[in-house]
Amino acid sequence: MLVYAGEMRTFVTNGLLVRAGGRSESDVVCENGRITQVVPRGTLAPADGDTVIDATGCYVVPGAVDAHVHMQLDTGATVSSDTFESGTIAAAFGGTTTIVDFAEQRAGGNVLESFEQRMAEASSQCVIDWGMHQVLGGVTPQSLVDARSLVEREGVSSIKLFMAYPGRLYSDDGQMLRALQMCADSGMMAMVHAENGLAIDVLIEQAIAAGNTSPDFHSRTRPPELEAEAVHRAAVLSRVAGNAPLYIVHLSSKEALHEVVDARSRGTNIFAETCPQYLHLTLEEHLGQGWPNGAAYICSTPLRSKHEHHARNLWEGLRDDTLAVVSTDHCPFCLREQKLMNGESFNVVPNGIGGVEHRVDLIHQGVVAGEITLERWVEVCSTAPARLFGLATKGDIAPGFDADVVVYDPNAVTRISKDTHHMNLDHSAFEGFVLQGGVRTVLSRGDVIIDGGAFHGTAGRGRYLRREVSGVVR
Ligand code: DUC
Ligand code: ZN
Ligand code: ZN
Repeated sequence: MLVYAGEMRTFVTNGLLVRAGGRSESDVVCENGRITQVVPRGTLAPADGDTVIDATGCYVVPGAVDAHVHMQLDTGATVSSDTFESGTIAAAFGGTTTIVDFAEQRAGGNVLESFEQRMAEASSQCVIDWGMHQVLGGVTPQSLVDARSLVEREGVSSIKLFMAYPGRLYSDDGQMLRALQMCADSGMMAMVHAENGLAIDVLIEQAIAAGNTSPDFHSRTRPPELEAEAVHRAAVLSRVAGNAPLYIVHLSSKEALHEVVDARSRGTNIFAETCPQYLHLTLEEHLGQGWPNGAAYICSTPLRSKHEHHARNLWEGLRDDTLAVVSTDHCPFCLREQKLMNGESFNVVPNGIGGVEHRVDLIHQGVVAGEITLERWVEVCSTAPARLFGLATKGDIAPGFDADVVVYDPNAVTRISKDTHHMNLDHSAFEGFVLQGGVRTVLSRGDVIIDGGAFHGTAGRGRYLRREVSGVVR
């Protein structure tokens, strides 16, 4: 029989298909980069020339969506150590087939120029599909008009605002309200870094004056109360603005979580993400290591005290959907050349943890431990971020969706080490973790880009994703 290349299909057979809505013994058929059929196991036979991926003993899950990453982020003093190429290769190894990064407008800067510049950096490099959020580091009438225009022009349906970092990216309450009004009106999602930056700066100044400069003071000067207060304020402003879609990034504490619950009870259109570091790492055990290793764990929001049991509450939040998403906030800096470049004082260390490669495995540990179901694992890693950020063809395995498919072996063992990971990073915050489960095969739009521990993609094959205003309402 003559088989034309265009008719060749890929079958993923014999696996347990896990979607947010349930699990089934189903085979998945992919054609021209899309999923065309999902059928009961064994009911459709592959033809000559079709590719068959045997997923016996494995889960078949949607390619994961990491809605919060920072590749080659220029902080002014240094640049995060993964390029769009190295970072997306690492993501692919970990089962992530879509990232959403950020274009960053700074105070006095032009939004559209910042967007163009960031697109130029990303476009020839990504090996998986990618989108962009727009940071507004200087909310003005013009920056709001420009940000809003990005929905139509470029398919950018989310902005990011900072309640921390006065003098840098900070928005005061008036700026927050104006930006949230724009979001209420346009339907854009407002991602918010919720910490009371003015109060934190006082605590930092006082800690330094007292000689308290060790890494753990990074967390001690950013207490949970100041995260919770900012979540509360953002929620109030969102309601006053007319119920703007609000998404709290990197939520780290039980106090902040309670504010999300409270805001939701008042009808706020609020969502929140947490990150693997807040579920697996603590102030005492990690930041508390002192110099130099403690520097690896300096990120904002900070790691929290193990004595306060934040992680237990965060897992509960993932279970009951108070937390909708797990993203990584991947923002890697090498230890000696970057984290410690300005010396040993917590306030001069670039903030960020690299984790884009290990989110799916780290959250799978919640399944292993009985914290969340398999379906919820898929939902928080893939389906929910795709829906909330308007990625219409991502995050699920169903006809019409992009053929982003991961074959995940629950019996594999993943050992995290800087010596074997694919991130351009000289350490790992999760060094030595031994995790149950591992990614075996990854399809991105039907192309096998990871298989047998090897990468088979090419730089630039990733496509820019125009996103829709999501319309998801709490
Ligand atoms: N917030 C982020 O979301 N990413 C990097 C640093 C920060 O403070
Ligand atoms: Zn932040
Ligand atoms: Zn971030």
